[in-house]
This record gives sequence, structure tokens and C-alpha cells, in this order.
Amino acid sequence: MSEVAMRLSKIPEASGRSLFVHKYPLSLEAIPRTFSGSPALLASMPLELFLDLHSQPCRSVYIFAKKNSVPFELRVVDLTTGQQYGEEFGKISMVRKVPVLKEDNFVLTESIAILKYMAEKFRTPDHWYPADLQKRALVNEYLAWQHSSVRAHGSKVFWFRTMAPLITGAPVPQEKMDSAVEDLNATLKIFEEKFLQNKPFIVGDHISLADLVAIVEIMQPAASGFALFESRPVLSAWRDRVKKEIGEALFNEAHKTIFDVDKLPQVFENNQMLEILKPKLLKMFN
Ligand SMILES: N[C@@H](CCC(=O)N[C@@H](CS)C(=O)NCC(=O)O)C(=O)O
Repeated sequence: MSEVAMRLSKIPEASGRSLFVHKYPLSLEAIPRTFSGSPALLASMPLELFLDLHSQPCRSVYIFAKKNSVPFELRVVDLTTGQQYGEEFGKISMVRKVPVLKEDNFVLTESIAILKYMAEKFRTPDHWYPADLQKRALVNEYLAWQHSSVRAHGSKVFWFRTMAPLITGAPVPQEKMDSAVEDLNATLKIFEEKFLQNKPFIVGDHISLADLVAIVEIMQPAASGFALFESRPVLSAWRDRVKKEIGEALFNEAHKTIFDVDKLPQVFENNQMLEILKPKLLKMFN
């Protein structure tokens, strides 16, 4: 039996429940004026976005699509009940991770690829993914760097503070926590001193995909109660600018699930996912 099939057999609800669908938005007037094709054609082929807003890359895709009035159907893949291991999602993506974009037979995984695809397809305002070669290269530089830095270290602090006690029934050993926090602090120093400096946004005066991907990742450890903004006025001021550009309502809507982190013990109560997540946590201790 494959590892995935084995995981699936342990989670009956993963195969039994269908993915939940929400349709966004859309009246034809809401279709971006910059769209190059016929609005009628566009309206007849909405994208399907497979997301769970606990996930940072899903939040970036969700915020970007909604902010730019990209027409899409939201298909919720509930990671807390293991729907990513279910048969229905397995037919969409063998990677079994969210986000995924689907458009007819075209399936795209990886948030960064999805964001760039939507920016180019819907010709979103230039500042998101600038046509200027050097500005675009700076966005790409950040997007390439963040995977193994902000994302990796921010996620680890989040997991250690929230998921680990649920999975093991005990706090993470202090030396492991200190090491994770040390890595995150070092990363945030590079973020501020190399990527942000004294500019309003990573690539200058305007928000780009780099800021969007950065904020969703940085909010993950912050939502777990790790006080990363308190001693960092430059980072806090940047967060407020990004929030304002996205729009406070959309920002809060996208982050609502993760701000409800206190509810995780209830979410995982009587849920076999914690057992399945244990090996992932133990690998983080290495
Ligand atoms: N590099 C991928 C990361 C995708 C990813 O790791 N997604 C996580 C949620 S943040 C997931 O689906 N995890 C489910 C699992 O590992 O079972 C991207 O940026 O899209």
C-alpha cells in the first residue's frame, strides 16, 4: 500500500466528503478592464482555486485573486481533516498540497507560479509584477529567497508554538524552540536590512507580489502569538502599509482562520490527523 493510500485509509472523512465550493464574484463589470479577452469568454471559464486559508501560500493566492477581481470558484481543501489525501483531490494533484489552480484541463501547483500566471493572464496593475526588467528581477529575487528563509523559519515557529503541543501533549523542548526563534530572528534581520531597507515596499514605492508573499508568511508565527512586530518598528510600519494596500477587510478575511489559532485544539479534537502529522513534526526537530 502506498504511503498516501495508507494515510487515506486512516482518514475516512478525507475520501467521503466533497470539497466545498464557493463562487467568486462576479458580475461582468467586476472583470478587470485590463483583461485582453472577451468578458463573456472569461465569465464562462472561471478558474478553480483549491485552497485552505490556514495555509500561507493559499492566502497569498486568495488575496491576489480577490484584490484583482479575478473570477474564480473557491474549492476548500480542508487540511485539518486530511482532504488533501482524499480521492477527489488526488485526481487534481498528485502533489497533494494546496494551493492548486485549475482551468479546464490545465492544472498548476506552486503558489508563486499561480500568482505569476494570474498576474500575466489578467494583466493586473503593473506594480504587482512589474514589466521593468530590474524591478521584476527584484520581485523574483525575493520570491526565490523566501522559501527557505521566511517561510521555513516562520512555519517552524508556528508549528512549535501551536501544533507541537497538540501532537505530543507537551511543549517543545526549550533548546529546539530557541534554535527556531534564532533562525527566524536572523531571517527577519535580513528581510529588514536587505529587502526592505528604508523603502515603503520591497521593490520601492509600490506593493508587489514580493510584499504579498512576505506578509502572509510573516503573519503565520505572529498569529501563534510570537511577538515579532513589537520590537520591530520598521517591520510593523511595512505591515501596516501592506495591509492598507490590500485593504483591511480583505486582509482580515483571509487571515481570520489563522487568527483563530486558539480554536485548533477543538478543530483537532477526536481527529486522527494529529497522529498523521507526528512524523512531520519530528522531522522538524532534526
Ligand atoms: N511550495 C508550495 C508549498 C505548498 C504547501 O506546502 N502547502 C501546504 C500548506 S501551507 C500543504 O498543502 N500541506 C498539506 C500536506 O503537506 O499534507 C507553494 O508555495 O505552493
